[in-house]
Amino acid sequence: MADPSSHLEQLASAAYSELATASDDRALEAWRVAYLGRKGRLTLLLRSLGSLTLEERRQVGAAANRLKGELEAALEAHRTEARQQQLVTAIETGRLDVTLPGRPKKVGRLHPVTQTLRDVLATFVSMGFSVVEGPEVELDYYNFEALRIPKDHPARDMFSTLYVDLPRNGEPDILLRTHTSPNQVRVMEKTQPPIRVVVPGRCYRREATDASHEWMMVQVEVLAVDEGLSMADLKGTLFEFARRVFGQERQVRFRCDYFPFVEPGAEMAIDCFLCGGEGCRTCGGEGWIEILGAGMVHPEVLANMGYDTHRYTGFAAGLGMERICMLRHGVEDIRLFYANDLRFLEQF
Ligand code: FA5
Repeated sequence: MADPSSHLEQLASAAYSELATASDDRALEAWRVAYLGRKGRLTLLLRSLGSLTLEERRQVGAAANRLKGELEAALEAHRTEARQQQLVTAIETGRLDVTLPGRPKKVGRLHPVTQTLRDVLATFVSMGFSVVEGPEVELDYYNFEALRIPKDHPARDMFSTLYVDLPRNGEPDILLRTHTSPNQVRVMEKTQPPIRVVVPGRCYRREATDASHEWMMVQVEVLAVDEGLSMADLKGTLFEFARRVFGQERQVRFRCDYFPFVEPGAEMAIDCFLCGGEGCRTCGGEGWIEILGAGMVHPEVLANMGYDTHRYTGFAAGLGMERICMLRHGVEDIRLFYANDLRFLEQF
């Protein structure tokens, strides 16, 4: 190499003057390959340093490496400038219209029933209840037997469901739970009073669907066991819940009902938002929409758990989330919730 330093200077001035004339991405890339690429001029010069004396190598090497950094920075600056220039040209020639409204990003949301579920759970948590969960695929024992619904009991008819094809002891006894009440037993089996829990979850029924009945629904089980609990506590808790979720102005109907695992049993309904009590398709002509079944836990169920029934009493309730959601938002048909129609779901 004749004079390595002057060779470097020539290379630098050629590089800078060529860079000044490269005005688009393609020209800038060609320049990068010519000077900084694997066979570029500066790369080759750096590779040839081995043939120099130690002193020359030190001087020229440092200068060449500095130049490499400077050329890379200059390339980046030119690239940014070229892109800005392209943008300006695009706007000036009308190819790009920055005044067009942007495309909004689709933001996900919670399903309306999930929103209601969370509000309901939060209401009970604020009243001192804890949230626990239980299995969706359940044993006949928890869904029926332990709740005083033996094999031939007529109450099984209203709780007919899907069975899992895994008979144990020759009997089909694994099923999709029909209500969240099996969790009363599951919780009591492993806990001593005082108990205050709410148990949310999906339930399944063999159901002829209509405007207020689905074959799959979400329930929340409420269970309290303690010394001295009475029907007044049950009623007070459920009325307070209804007031908080539906507001003061809705009418609440509370009357007797029968469930084999409670004594006495009750049900709660809210006046139909659509017909105002006249009777319509949504409320099945009743004028009321039933939202929950409830009652004092049957002493036999408590005794089966080993509880002292002279000391402890309990109350329980099973709330239907879809019905509560219908009442809160004025949804006329329960089947809309799971029809997957975004025109409906995006309104919540
Ligand atoms: C029960 O499921 C009892 N386990 C409730 C209970 C719990 C009673 C604790 C006593 C003590 P029922 O079948 O009535 O009861 O259902 C309770 C609620 O779930 C109903 O009020 C309703 O809101 C909802 N529900 C029941 N079946 C359906 C259905 N097919 N579609 C939509 N919601 C339903």
